[in-house]
Order: sequence, then structure tokens, then C-alpha cells
Amino acid sequence: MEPLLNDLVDLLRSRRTTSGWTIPRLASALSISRPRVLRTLDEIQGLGYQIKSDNHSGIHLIAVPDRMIDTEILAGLKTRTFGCQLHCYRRIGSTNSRACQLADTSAPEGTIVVAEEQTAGKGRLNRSWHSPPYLGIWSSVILRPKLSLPRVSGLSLLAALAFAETAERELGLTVDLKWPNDGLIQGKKVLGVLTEVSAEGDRLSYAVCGTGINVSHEAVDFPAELRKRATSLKLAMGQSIDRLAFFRAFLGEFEHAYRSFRGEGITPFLPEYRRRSILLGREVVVQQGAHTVMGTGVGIDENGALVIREGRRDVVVFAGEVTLREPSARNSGE
Ligand code: BT5
Repeated sequence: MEPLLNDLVDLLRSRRTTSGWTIPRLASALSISRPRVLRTLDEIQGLGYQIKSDNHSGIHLIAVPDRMIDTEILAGLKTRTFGCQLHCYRRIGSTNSRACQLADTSAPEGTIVVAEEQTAGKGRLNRSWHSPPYLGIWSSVILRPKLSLPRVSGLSLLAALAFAETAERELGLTVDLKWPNDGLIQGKKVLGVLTEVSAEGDRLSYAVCGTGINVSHEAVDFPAELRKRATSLKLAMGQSIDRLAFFRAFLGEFEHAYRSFRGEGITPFLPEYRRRSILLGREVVVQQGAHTVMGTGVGIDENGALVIREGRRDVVVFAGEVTLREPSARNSGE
């Protein structure tokens, strides 16, 4: 948001519940003319801020928009580095692609890209991620952990776990995890994570961890082919969700987890991940290109890889598409 608009919102917020502002007081506090204050008030109302004005108590901010605006994300964000740079877009191809460009030009760890809508949202394996405007949290964070490359794969698991813990604590929802990157509520996908890395030799330059969280969708907001397999926080709760508050809580949880991940990788988080995993102890099939692994999910290792017992041997799976052989209510198609 432009600095002047930002300053005006900050001033209005600072007296939201007490005596209120007048046009002359705002003009003097912002060092601009009174007509310019009026124009700027119009502009912030155009962004969705709701303002009440009366002769006795002056000008009040009565509601802020449920929009991914930097000012609103930062208001009350309790992180140290996540959000140190925040790039907000109304519409973009993919927040992951933009974050990779920024990381290539030395954007610092913690830089976040977020968009209201993605026109080319990416899933894994060249799949697409449906990202309609204003209904989700489509965001990517740049990370530069000093871990060996295989250990960095644990980032997708970490992000999924941070999401699950946030949804449980903030909303009381139970979230299951499907290795490596899906968050499910009652078998339907509510979260997808896509981690992309850039490395020189075996040294990581950066990782971009992108999370797609379905927040405010009604069933009709999903394309027909996803309707049976996807859900949103709103559908799960049966009521509207404050997207900004959830995003801030998720970033706080993710950063907190990431601080210990930087030193120790995914290992300290494995008990919690296993507890939520729908694959462990179950018969699974993993498709890895032309090769198929069939067996029982028995563990997640210190690199975040899935361990499958196939006959008498354990097979370590780093990537691939997993399905359950005996579908249940907790299973998801993809
Ligand atoms: C994923 O891939 O689940 C990773 C999705 C990551 C999306 C985020 S949004 C912000 C950042 N910027 C990006 O460009 N991407 C990341 P995968 O496991 O391959 O699952 C993709 C499959 O999930 C698709 O083929 C669909 O079947 C399904 N799908 C697509 N959009 C969905 C949605 N909104 N909700 C639930 N399922 C969806």
C-alpha cells in the first residue's frame, strides 16, 4: 500500500476506540492539505476500509478489509524474519515463481510473496493449483537454511505440520497429513505445499516454500472435478474465517518451527508428523514414473522420506504419488 495510505490507516487505527480524528487533525499529523486528506480517505474506502464520521466523535475506522494488503498482514504479525519483506499482489501467475525470481536477486530469508489470485498456480509434477481471488491464502516464503540438500526436503512436511497445528489451535479443527505435502480435513484436501530449491552442486542457495490454503470457498467455488476431493476452512467450520488472522497465526507457527528446523532438520517433528499421518501402518501404492512400490507405510526418515515395507525389505521413497490400497473415510484421491 502507498506510504500515505498506510500512514492514514495507522493513525485511524491508533485511535480506533477513543476520541476519533478530525480532518484538520489528520491534515496536520500527515502534513498534507485538508482536501488531500479527503481524497486519501476516499482511496482507503475504495480498498475496503470502512469509516464512520460524526460531528461529536470524529472519524473512526470501523472495519478493515479481508484483503491481503501489507498493512493489514503486518498489523499484529508476531514474527522475527517471516514477512521482513512482503510482496502483495492482486493477481500473479505463481507466488512460487515470483519468490524464486526475488531469491535469485538476493531477497533475504523470510521474504514473503502473497497474492489474492494466481493465474498459473503450480502443484507438483507440473500439475496446477486452483487459486481463485479472495478465497484462499496463496503464499510463498524464501528460506536459506544451512542444511544438506536431502534434509531440505523436510520443509514441505514442516509447512504442512505448521498448518495443521495452526488450524487445530485457532479453529479446533483436526487436520490429517498425507505425505509429503497434503493437509486433509475428513479426507478432503485443504492444503497443498510446493517446495522448490535452487542449489549449486550440493549446496543449497535457497528454498521457496509455497503453501496453498483453501479458506473461504463454498463447494461451488471449486471446479467440478475437485468438489468431492477438496474442502476449505470455512466449509469445515460452517462459518466464515478471518483470512488475515489465520495467515498471521500460520506464519508465527511456521517461523517458530522453522527456527528449530534450521538446526536439527525434521527429526524433532517426526513424532507429531507420524501422529497425523494417514499413511503409516496402511497398505500403500507409490507411483514413481514407470516404477510402482507396493507395501505398508512404516515410517518417515530424518530426510522426510517415506519408508515402505515391501515384502521383507524397506524401500525409501523421496518423491512420488501415494495412494492407499484400501480407501477409507480419511483417504484422499490425490
Ligand atoms: C500441491 O501439489 O498440492 C502443491 C500446491 C501448492 C500451491 C501453492 S499456492 C502458493 C504457491 N504458489 C504456487 O504456484 N504454488 C504454491 P500436488 O500434490 O501436485 O496437488 C495438485 C493437485 O491437487 C491437482 O492436480 C488437483 O487435483 C488438486 N488441486 C488443485 N487445486 C486445488 C485446491 N485449491 N484445493 C484442493 N486440491 C486442489
